[in-house]
Amino acid sequence: MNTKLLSFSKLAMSLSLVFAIGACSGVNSTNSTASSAPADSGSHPVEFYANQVGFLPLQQKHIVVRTSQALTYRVTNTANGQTILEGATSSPDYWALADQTVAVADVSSITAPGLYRLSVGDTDYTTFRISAQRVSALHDATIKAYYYNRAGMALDPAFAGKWHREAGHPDTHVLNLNKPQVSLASPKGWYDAGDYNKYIVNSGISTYTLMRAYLDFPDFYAQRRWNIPESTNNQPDLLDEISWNLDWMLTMQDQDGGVFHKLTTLNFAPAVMPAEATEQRYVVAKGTAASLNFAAVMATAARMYPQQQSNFLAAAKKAWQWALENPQMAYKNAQNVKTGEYGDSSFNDEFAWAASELFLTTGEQGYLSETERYLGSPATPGWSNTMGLAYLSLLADEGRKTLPAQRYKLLRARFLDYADTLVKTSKNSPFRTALAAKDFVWGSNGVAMNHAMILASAYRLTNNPDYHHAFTGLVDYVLGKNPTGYSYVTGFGEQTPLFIHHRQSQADGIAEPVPGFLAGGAQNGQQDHCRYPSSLPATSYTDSWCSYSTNEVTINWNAPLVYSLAAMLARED
Ligand code: G3I
Ligand code: 9MR
Repeated sequence: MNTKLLSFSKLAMSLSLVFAIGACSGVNSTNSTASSAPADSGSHPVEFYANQVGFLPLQQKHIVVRTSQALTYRVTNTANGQTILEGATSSPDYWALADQTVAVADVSSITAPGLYRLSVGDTDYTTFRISAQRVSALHDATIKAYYYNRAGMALDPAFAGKWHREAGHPDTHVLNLNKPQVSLASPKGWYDAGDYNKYIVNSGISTYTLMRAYLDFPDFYAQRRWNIPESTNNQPDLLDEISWNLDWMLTMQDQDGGVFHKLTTLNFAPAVMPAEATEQRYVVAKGTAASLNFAAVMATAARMYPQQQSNFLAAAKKAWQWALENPQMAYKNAQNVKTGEYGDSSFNDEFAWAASELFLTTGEQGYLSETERYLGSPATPGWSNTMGLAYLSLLADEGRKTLPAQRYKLLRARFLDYADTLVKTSKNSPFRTALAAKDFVWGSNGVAMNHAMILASAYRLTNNPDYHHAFTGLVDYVLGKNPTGYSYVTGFGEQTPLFIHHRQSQADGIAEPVPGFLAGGAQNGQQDHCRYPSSLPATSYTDSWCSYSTNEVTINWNAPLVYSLAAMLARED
């Protein structure tokens, strides 16, 4: 493999990008002749942090300006040079998580599509766009990322363009690690992330989140296509993409109903293409989290795919039953298994989620009692906390029709209380972003997008614009309104990750990484011991292959981004 050539071409691209940003009017660009800039320190150019992809016409539009004093600004339309807005920023505020003092320029009153320039003084400026087309293209790329991560399928140039590749991981002869004489077929599914393994727990939340998008925005998805092999059939592409993973998940159920935790090699593969990663794969240990997660996903799928309803529901019930009989089977990697653990040892949230989905699908009171028994406070979803997913389903259309009215009202109030805490964080945040110190964990951008999904749902329930502002403020955050200056989605923005921890992107010899993937984002655990520009939570990020703790991509972080973009676009339709 020609790694030298590859890294040279990637480096060249990175340099040209930096040059482009410095030299022209990209977001975060500043003019280097800073003498006349009325900036905080007098002699430095002003830095801007803005959504680098595009705002939707009707959303709130905040641009963050790094300054220690309030500034006046001017917005011109680049198409004709006319000034269309003059304003003053908010008074600056200090964000300790980034050690930055910033103010906010609110340009929400501009709603016409176009390319605009926001200037401070004569020399400092940034540009921003209002463009539904760009947001729409971004949505399609973030869901197409799942196609690029399909296991067991060759990616044809007709669909994958220059990122075409051979098939890898047919998974037709997978061994059971505990009974190595038994082999099974467990094909298809999505690779979890930058690695090639397939983990039920993380697959479950990802698959559910995409199903949630379909169930909440069926009209948006009905005609939507993004050029995958199934685009010419008569079902929406989203249903086809999800099916690819459901088919795999079904194979992970053992005859007794229990579900294997993961399908994996013993060690992480080196950075090679899928077809070259040919180590033996195993299914590993049945467990409570995997079985409940599977039960929830299959029960939801039974509502989504009426023709396969009985098959999905039967699988869900069997897995639920197994979990009742094995309620404390936590997963831990055996000593010789070094891949992702997704270990969890408290299962009330998984019980609540699975019971909720079974109740919503069957209407059976027994599942409602189990839901009542396990349902706790709402929280932002994550692979190890599925309580929020139960709320999302119970409060969506399915729940409104199925739950007793009083119960629905109570759960709605609880959920909105939780969403209110996120709104409060957002309003008090110098970056107008609902992220607190505790959110800067491995996959902080996934946390941001799961907060966004909660807020988008709160908005759907109430039409209260506060929820919408906090929600889109988080989307803006991952698209560039953050103190690293990166738009974290590959291929979308002026400064986007080039060196994601994604084996295909690292090994394919193509300068640009596979597009549409959300990088994990800033956090200062630095578990990979790479070099970082900062040790602060919100700026400890580096765009390098080395950094699997900030620059890997996964199916569970992309999914709530897909959901959020669908929610934004569906509202403006
Ligand atoms: O559970 C402890 C908690 O008790 C403690 O207070 C907290 C303090 O930081 O840490 C918690 O553990 C964290 C754990 O996730 C559970 O949330 C670890 O610090 C953190 O390092 C760990 O990160 C996970 C990472 O794998 C390493 O295991 C990420 O959430 C998870 O998204 C990531 O997933 C990997 C897969 O294993 C393999 N495939 C790629 C994927 C993404 O990088
Ligand atoms: O490449 C692996 C990545 O996909 C995982 O998310 C990550 C966390 O478990 O681990 C990465 O593998 C690293 C391993 O854990 C330690 N040695 C270096 C590996 C990356 O090159």
